[in-house]
Amino acid sequence: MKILLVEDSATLRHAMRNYIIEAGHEPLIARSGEEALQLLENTPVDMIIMDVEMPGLNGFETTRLIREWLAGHWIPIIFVTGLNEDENYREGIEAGGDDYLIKPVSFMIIKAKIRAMERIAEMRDQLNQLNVELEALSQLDSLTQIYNRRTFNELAQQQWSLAKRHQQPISALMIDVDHFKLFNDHYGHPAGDACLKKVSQAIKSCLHRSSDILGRYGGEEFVVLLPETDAKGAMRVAQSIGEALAQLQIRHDVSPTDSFVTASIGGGTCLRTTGHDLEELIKNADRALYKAKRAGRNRSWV
Ligand code: GH3
Ligand code: MG
Ligand code: MG
Ligand code: MG
Ligand code: MG
Repeated sequence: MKILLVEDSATLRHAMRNYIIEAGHEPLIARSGEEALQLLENTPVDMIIMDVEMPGLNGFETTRLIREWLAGHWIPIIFVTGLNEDENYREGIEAGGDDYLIKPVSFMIIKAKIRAMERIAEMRDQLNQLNVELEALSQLDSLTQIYNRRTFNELAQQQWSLAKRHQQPISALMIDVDHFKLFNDHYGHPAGDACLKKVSQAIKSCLHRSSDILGRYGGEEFVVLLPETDAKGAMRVAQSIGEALAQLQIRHDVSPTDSFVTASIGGGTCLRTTGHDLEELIKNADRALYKAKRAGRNRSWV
């Protein structure tokens, strides 16, 4: 581990530095709180051993700043100090310290405390890793709670196989919110997120068969698969989606297209799946979407 030692006394710095090396870790040295903050800006560290009484920022103040700055990422911070009043101890922990040792501290104690903190840091890493995996395992897009792109592809592939076996037509719609970058720029990203949630629900409300599949394909782009649906049927669904979005009446004052949020929709249909594949269907819908955009947006192109 990289352990940052913050200590203004040269003698103690030297002794503690040797302890850290002897314990099998790599020491990084700061002679003041200011120096520690500066170093942390460019160098990730795994743990901090912090003196309290220092000229300039003291250890408590430095720790508060580090916690504020690294909010969301916990690094163990151990105070090593001559201040031995209960009140000092309380302040240190309140400031964000994880342990509080009184000088002089023996090598054995330092080594053991480093080990204890290392164990907790390992648990933190495992939790972070688990979060990453959970996200990947999740079938739903976390913002809109509709299928993410990966799940959409899996389910769509199943429907494609069914269509093939039963020689049924199948259609896809690509839906892209118009001038959404401008919406974000004008109303802010959180408003953009709220808008995407409403849009996804509005699209969902237009799908009536349990075999219809809705997914978030990308940022402000949605995809619908409509099994057993021909071009005429797909057009009907596209129109009802356009109407549902209009009914939301989400203001979009900077859109060159309309004063409310609109979307462009491209449709693709495959009447006989033999000799074709799902990617081709999606690509056709995407091409039609492009045409809808070119033709002036806020329209369907099937
Ligand atoms: P067009 O009518 O041609 O589709 O224009 P557009 O601005 O909608 O298209 P563009 O692809 O240039 O911009 C898409 C914008 O969507 C940019 C991006 O910041 C925004 N966006 C993508 N995902 C999200 C999201 O999850 N939340 C928010 N708030 N915005 C998003
Ligand atoms: Mg000191
Ligand atoms: Mg785009
Ligand atoms: Mg768009
Ligand atoms: Mg887009």
